[in-house]
Amino acid sequence: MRIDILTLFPAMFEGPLSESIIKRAQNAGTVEIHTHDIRAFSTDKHHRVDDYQFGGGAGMVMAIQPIADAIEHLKAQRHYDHIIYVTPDGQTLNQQMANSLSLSGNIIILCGHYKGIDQRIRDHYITDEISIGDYVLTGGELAACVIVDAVVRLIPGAISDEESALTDTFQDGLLAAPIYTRPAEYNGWAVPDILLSGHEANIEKWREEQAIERTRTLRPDLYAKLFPSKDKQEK
Ligand code: 6GU
Repeated sequence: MRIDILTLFPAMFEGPLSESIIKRAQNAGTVEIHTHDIRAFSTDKHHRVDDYQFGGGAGMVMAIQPIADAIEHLKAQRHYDHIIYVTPDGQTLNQQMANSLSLSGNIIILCGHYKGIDQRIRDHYITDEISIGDYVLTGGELAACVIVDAVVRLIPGAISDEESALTDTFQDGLLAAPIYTRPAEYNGWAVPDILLSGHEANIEKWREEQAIERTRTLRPDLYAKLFPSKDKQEK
């Protein structure tokens, strides 16, 4: 998989994408991540990338030329399965979307700033618009980091069996069961007996019950999606 990120602030990606699993995935050749400075594509003599809104209104808009040229430059070199614009008015990212994006070949992620980008970019180039939640960030860079992290760790080979993505919270629509490690007692706080019993089937059953109960109490919205009939009976 190859991810090309178009941004006005390439340095914002240096830390988040050069640690832990994402770093290892790049070193192993599982994913290539390239950042590109949109400003470098500006044909304006002062390298301007923003302009006033037609029709008036507060806030600058990212102009069409530098972004269009950056996207054309990339598209001339390879095919892209997704050209994503990260924006608070996009579809909210969830595990299903991350799973689906992790099956891509090449993707472009475009980060916006100021008031946003010229609508014609969205109309003519963008295939997916993604938000990471209902709040406003300064720009799309942090959101793009979140998307890249959620997607890259799902690419086959990015994480080991021990780190298994299959038992993640949300992977089956449920929150994960509580987890413990040694010591079995700390400060008088004991690990549930069942986990020390060595009885695999009972442990599996306990984990499933815990996952369901945690989801019911902590995320009733998810629970209602999984068990719509039970939800009705309780009301
Ligand atoms: Cl993708 N961008 C910005 N600027 N703010 C956000 C967001 C994206 N997702 C949630 N808030």
